[in-house]
Amino acid sequence: MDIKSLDAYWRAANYLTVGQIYLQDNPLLREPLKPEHIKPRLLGHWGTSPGLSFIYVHLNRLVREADADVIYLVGPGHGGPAILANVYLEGTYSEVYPSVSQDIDGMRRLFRQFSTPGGVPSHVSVPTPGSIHEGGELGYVLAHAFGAAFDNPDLLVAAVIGDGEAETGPLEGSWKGIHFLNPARDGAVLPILHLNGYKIAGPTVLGRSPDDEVANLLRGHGYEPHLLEGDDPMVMHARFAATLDTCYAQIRAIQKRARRPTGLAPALAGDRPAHAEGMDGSEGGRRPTRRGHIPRAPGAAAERQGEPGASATARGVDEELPPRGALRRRRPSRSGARRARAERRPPDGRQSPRQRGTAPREPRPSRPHLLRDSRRGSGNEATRVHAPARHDDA
Ligand SMILES: Cc1ncc(C[n+]2csc(CCOP(=O)(O)OP(=O)(O)O)c2C)c(N)n1
Ligand SMILES: [Mg+2]
Repeated sequence: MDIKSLDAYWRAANYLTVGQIYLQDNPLLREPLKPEHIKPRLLGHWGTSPGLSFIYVHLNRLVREADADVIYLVGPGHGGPAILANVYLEGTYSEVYPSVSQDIDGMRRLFRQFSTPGGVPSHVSVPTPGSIHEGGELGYVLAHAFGAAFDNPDLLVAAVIGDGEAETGPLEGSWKGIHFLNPARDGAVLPILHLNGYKIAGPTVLGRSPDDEVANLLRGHGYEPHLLEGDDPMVMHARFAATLDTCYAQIRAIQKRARRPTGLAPALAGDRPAHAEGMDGSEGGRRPTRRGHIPRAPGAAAERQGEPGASATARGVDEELPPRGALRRRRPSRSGARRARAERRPPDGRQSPRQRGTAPREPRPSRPHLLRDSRRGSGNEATRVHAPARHDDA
């Protein structure tokens, strides 16, 4: 892992964030800064942005090194300029919006469009490539994170929660989502609590709480906390990368355990002609008849009753049988079926015996005892056995 490159990328993202908030011209500061280069009205949240970019850069490293499938959800979506900066830096933004190119003109456009009428909103929003939900109201990042992970077994959802956002009712309730996540079938959610101490200019409860209180809160909700604190970027890069690797390894271990087959339920399917031990045969040896279980004696009848060569007895039996199709129940016409259903239906407002649960259970068609391996880790396997039919033991 190249920490210097990680740091350089992070600083470039921070520069692009500051540029969006402050600059309307001179994007690379090639000239000395003048008042007319600065936007007349400053918008955008700087306070949350370096933290969001820091996590973004480290998740990119995880994606590259572990080939992880990751989605990044940002509770402090008011850090829009940080996310835009990263999406621009990695090239996606220019792919989607070619006029915002990766050169000085494109950079000027990126800066000027931010939080400007006719430009892009200051929050992560619909025009942000990769965005799945418009930001604005704090509190929903964990709910979205669990929603993204359910039934998405390969996905890791990294969800940043602001310490101010953590004080909202919806966020406080969504910690419990972990109890509904099935590691065998669903993806993983990695909550990242961003304890920067403030919600805009006001202090936050968790930001001011001792470490053990924060850790115990997370434990109480069902998580194993990893706490990181520091302000030296190079030290924090190394520690964050190591901790992220640990979390990822833990998640994979939990998933592997949950997805391991728990024992094989045997199932056997034999594939061989049903008549193999029957009496059908000829002087040259036994031969398949395609008639399944119908026993035949050698020379008793030809393949079909009507065929020339069928014995008189066989032809007699055939004549006794009802004509083809005579035993099939006539299907009622569509309108007749509708009428019959309507007659069975109870009058309005009354429940049917089935709805009341008092209806006698209809016998279910029996299922073959054939269990298939499924992605959900049932561990069941079906074995199909191809046994040769024995034709030789006459
Ligand atoms: C429900 C709701 N209440 C208030 C706001 C206004 N608001 C926007 S950002 C912010 C502070 C958020 O603090 P925090 O979650 O700690 O994020 P930080 O910027 O500190 O990273 C507030 C209160 C909002 N967007 N949504
Ligand atoms: Mg905060």
